[in-house]
Amino acid sequence: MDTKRFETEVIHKGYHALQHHGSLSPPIFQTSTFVFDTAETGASRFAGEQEGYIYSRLSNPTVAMLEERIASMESGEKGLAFGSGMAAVSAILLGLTKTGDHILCSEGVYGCTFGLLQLMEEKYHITHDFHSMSDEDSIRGSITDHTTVIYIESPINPTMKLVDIEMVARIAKEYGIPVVVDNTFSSPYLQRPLELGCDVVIHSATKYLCGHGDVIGGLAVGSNELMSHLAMTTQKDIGGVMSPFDAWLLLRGIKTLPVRMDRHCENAKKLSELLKEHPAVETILFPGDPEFPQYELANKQMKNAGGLISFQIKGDKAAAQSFMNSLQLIKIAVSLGDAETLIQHPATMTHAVVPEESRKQMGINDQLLRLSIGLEAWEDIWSDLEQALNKI
Ligand code: 3LM
Repeated sequence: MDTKRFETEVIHKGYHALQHHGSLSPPIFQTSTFVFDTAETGASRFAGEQEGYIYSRLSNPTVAMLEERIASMESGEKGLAFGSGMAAVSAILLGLTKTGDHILCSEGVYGCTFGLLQLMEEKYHITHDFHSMSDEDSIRGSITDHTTVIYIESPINPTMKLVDIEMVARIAKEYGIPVVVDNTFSSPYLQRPLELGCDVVIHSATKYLCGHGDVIGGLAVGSNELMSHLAMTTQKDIGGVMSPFDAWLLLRGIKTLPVRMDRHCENAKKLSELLKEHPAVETILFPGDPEFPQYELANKQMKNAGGLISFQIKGDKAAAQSFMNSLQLIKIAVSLGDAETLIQHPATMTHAVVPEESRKQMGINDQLLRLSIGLEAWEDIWSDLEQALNKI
């Protein structure tokens, strides 16, 4: 089948690959292993001489369908599915580095990614630096002879700062360094880093791709060569793979990604305008705000600003917590991209593992809150926010 538009591919891509007996919904191949006709068949599959499934840690038809779909959505050659976003991040970073290497990172990263980078430094002497990546010369000056990966989030969790993905990819190419982008906050509907010249894109599929808060999963997409290598090494041997049922739930959730994202974005835009005007709000951090420092960059590389709004309330940590406790409709929970509007306090939740000094450098203080705007009527989300803000 030739390539169709994004909204069509999210529904159909990969479906043809299955023996599905006409079932519209793809079968869940809930099996650990696959039976070989003969000993020779088994031997030739292990030797890579014959196509076919062997064992579900290596590959599974339901999971393979999801991998084909995400590859198409991210305009890449090959997708890999993992048991969590962190399983994807760790398999990619460990697969691209060895002792003595250096990773150049965006100014902030998700808390557990920060934890992984620390662990890699302490245990394997793979160092890293955080960098604003705001100008070309400074990026060039921070690339060392040992830099083997550039790792970026854009927007960065939870400060919403952006990285000019095309610029970073262009510089990295001069040095032959692969660029890995965690695209969780945008989803491939809003931003496609491989089209901007990057090498690997990662998702916590737990978030917008799933959309319903019922799966922990990770996905990664890149070239056939690189992803096949990672499939046979850090994916297979560390073994953080996705279950067929989770792949099925993700295939289902992904079908509605474009319509859900449009609603998340519309709601977030409306609510950002209202939040910004409220006297209890000090600042909002939202790429769709015309006063956002990187508003132009957001327009350049994202189709829309997304559904996440971070904001600082006037007051201290106690004020932030009491505001959260006053909310009635909005749920206090980490994670994002679900139908329900969620709020979390990064300093004590998603980024609690980051030492205070580093948190400050990333721009995370005790007044900062992160809202993942859901699919409810924006008027109801606003009523809840307003009544709680009015109590500050
Ligand atoms: C969160 N984030 O609430 P999983 N990359 C990014 C992420 O935001 C996340 C991951 C990777 C949140 C999770 S905090 C305990 C809850 C940009 C997760 C990791 O392994 O699927 O959770 O993805 O910001």
